[in-house]
Amino acid sequence: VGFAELENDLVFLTISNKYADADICLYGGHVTSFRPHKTMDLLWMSPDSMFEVGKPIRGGIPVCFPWFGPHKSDPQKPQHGFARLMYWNVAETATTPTGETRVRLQLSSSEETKNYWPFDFEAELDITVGSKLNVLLKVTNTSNESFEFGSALHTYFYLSGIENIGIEGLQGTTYYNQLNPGNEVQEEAVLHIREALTRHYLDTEAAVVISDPVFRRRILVEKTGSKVTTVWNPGKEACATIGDLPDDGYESFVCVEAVNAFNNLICLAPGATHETSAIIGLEA
Ligand code: TA6
Repeated sequence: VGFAELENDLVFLTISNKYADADICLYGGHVTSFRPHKTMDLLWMSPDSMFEVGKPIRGGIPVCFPWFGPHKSDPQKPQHGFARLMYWNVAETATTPTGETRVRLQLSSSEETKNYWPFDFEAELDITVGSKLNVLLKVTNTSNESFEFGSALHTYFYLSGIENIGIEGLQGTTYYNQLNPGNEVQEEAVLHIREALTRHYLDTEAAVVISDPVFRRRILVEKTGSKVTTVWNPGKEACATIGDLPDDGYESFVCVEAVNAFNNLICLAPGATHETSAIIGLEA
């Protein structure tokens, strides 16, 4: 594990082992690159991402906590919570017996987090870089009352072109359609994206495959501890309004996210821990 500094003093961990290369920014606890077998990145990073404290990084795996989407009562509070706007501490870096690299990052409640959310908590990101990337978010309630939270591992996947890909694994699943509010059921076996799309698939823990015949790969997206899978692509029009995305950025990524939100917020008693993970890799 090496350290690298990018613009604006942001520190990255650079990981290289026999399975893969990966980069993790300590600001946000944000994985920005994962290249299994030293090949093309599975993750997409916006070339216009700010890498600026106070702004979320655009691309990679944003960690959303302790809420997903806008704050439910205060629109001034940051979208998707504050975890992606904070520095995470390195608790441990280690090599597993089989040669994978494991990095544990921590974020604890502080005066700063209490400006946004009143509770004491400890959050840990346990990231394993092997032939797959496993990002595990562990949240412990260290306060003396119960709390409820939402979260997401909001992964941006790198595509040859949005029109080329198909997403498998969601057939028959009910989703909340954010762009045309209401619940619908996906009938198709393979989801093809031809326009802006924000779907929150409900009550599903299924693995999803992103097939990209032009890049000749199938990305397997697994998860645990999450019952909502969000699929997001802004489409051409909305993309042009998002400052840290190039106008044609929407063509190169899709987000497939392991979410806890809506009817699946997590309620934690004092001392209790919840774990959710996103596991991504190339299908064998
Ligand atoms: O997960 C989908 C979503 O909530 C979309 O509604 C869209 O806004 C996207 O995430 C990106 O959010 P961000 O705050 O990173 O611009």
